[in-house]
Amino acid sequence: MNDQGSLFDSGCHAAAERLTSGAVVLRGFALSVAPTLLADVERISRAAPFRHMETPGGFRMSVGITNCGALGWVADRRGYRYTRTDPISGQPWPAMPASFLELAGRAAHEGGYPQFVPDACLVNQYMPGARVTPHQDRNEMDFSQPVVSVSLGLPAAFQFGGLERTAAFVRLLLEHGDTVVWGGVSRLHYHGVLPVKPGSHRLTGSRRINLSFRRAG
Ligand code: MD3
Ligand code: FE
Repeated sequence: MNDQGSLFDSGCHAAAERLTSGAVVLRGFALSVAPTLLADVERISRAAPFRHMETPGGFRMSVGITNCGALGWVADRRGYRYTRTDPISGQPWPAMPASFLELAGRAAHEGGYPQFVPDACLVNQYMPGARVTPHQDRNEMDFSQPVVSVSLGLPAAFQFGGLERTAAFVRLLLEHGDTVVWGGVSRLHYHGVLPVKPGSHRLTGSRRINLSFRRAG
């Protein structure tokens, strides 16, 4: 539930769980639309292929990344930022599919953010062994806007920490269809993903896909 407590005023998803202040886990929320979302991911990744970006420190990220929407998140030797165009093609990022906008809007509504309209969707592709070390997401303009994340395919152990890097982490298994609305103070908490274990999923094969919807600009 968000800090205004509107989640339970407006009728909530059967499986809504409050993870921490501002974070709402909607188990299986994206299950019924997953095939459509994944077909749209395939289309996006044909226009803007997954790539392993280089961090400012010179490390190659193990996660493959692409984007859709007006803005896309990029990392390179110069830093982390949002761009209007894909640096590989020089073209605008692929448009945000209607299926993405609709799902993100419905999830945000369940989490207490009825007005959320994302302008960026970061698409992360994890092959077995890929991980994301703990970090904060701070490249967006307005931290009062939530992030909505949707997990598809292979499961992953998600680590959720505190406002400071040294705080203890809580572990959460994110499975196919699970959707989380990260609002309120949770928006700036440290988080990461442990290495994805080998496996096979009916819809994604040996991959985990994570969509994270943001209001970046
Ligand atoms: C909590 N992605 O792309 S999604 C990322 O599973 C990222 O691919 C992970 O962290 C993934 O930045 C985690 C969950 C998530 C995404 C953004 C957040 C949690 C968040 C932003 C603020 C707080
Ligand atoms: Fe993140």
